[in-house]
Amino acid sequence: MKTLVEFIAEKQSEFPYATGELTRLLNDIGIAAKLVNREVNKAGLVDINGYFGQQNIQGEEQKKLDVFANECFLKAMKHGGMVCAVASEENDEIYTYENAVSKSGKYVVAMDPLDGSSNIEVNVPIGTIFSIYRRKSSSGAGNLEDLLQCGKDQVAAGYIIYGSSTMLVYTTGHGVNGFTLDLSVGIFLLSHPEMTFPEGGNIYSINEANYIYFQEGVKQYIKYCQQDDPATNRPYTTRYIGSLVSDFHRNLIRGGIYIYPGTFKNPHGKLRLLYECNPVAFLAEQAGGKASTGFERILDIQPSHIHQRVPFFVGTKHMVEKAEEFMREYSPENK
Ligand code: AHM
Ligand code: MG
Repeated sequence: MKTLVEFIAEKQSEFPYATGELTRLLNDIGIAAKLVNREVNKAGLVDINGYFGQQNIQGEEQKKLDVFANECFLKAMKHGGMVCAVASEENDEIYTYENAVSKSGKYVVAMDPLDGSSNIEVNVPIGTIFSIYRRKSSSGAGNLEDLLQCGKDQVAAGYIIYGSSTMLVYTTGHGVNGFTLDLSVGIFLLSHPEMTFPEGGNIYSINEANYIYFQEGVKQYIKYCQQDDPATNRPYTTRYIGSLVSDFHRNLIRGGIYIYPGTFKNPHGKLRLLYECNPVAFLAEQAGGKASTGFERILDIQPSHIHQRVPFFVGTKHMVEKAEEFMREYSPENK
């Protein structure tokens, strides 16, 4: 079976400017993923060893898992020296590497080191999301402008899902491939080559508890999902874990739409453009799906700050398009 390292090396030639650096960077991300996976799997032992964020029985401070994951990915990327700056959900400002090798690194990364981390204690899958760009500045420490790039300029993106098995799914703009961690040997093996959304799709994933705050277009789309129409596979079925990586991963394999819309309380929704929506949107498009705000393509948005939030509709293409129809039809501007 093909390993992640072999696969990435083979694909290197697909880059016009390939020098092996992106290959190295993706491999470093794979290494950090294994370390985080080890800690995530230990999370069930918190009752025995002490809660994360508290002292364990040896009196040592247990790092919170999201803090651990952040440090782990930051360190792994420093090790290779390919990355000059990182925007992370865990850091208010961009993180720049001060060592000489990293300062000459060609790439910047936006990441959510442990998305859905509030789900750890209930044993629900969580994930890491990453997005890679070529830097814009020519040298020195990376800067904000390097990170505030449009999603369509990503050179690679992916996620790691720490679930019943641990998978790394990524794209470099040539389709989407998924690798499963074989724990017995500690190697990611190609298990899901050329992933695409299936034709049909009947899952909709949305936190309906926010229903009263939704815009009319979202409410009408939900109503549409619930109508009886066997010809279009309706009523659809609801699946919502509340962990973006897990919800997206399931919908990618089974066919479905994930929505985190803007609400009257939070018009920009909850999810962050740089390290949640853009990488997932890139994967979705590469898998034949679609990602939008309900009105415009996610990957076309010019970000203005690193923790910017956007409404997010992602998944099977025809389902996202249908949701967009409702958003347009019931848009306040049409009244
Ligand atoms: P987080 O980055 O604070 O973990 O929040 C992101 C998560 C997503 O994984 C998930 O889809 C969403 O928040 C769930 O939000 P809600 O609990 O409002 O439904
Ligand atoms: Mg998150």
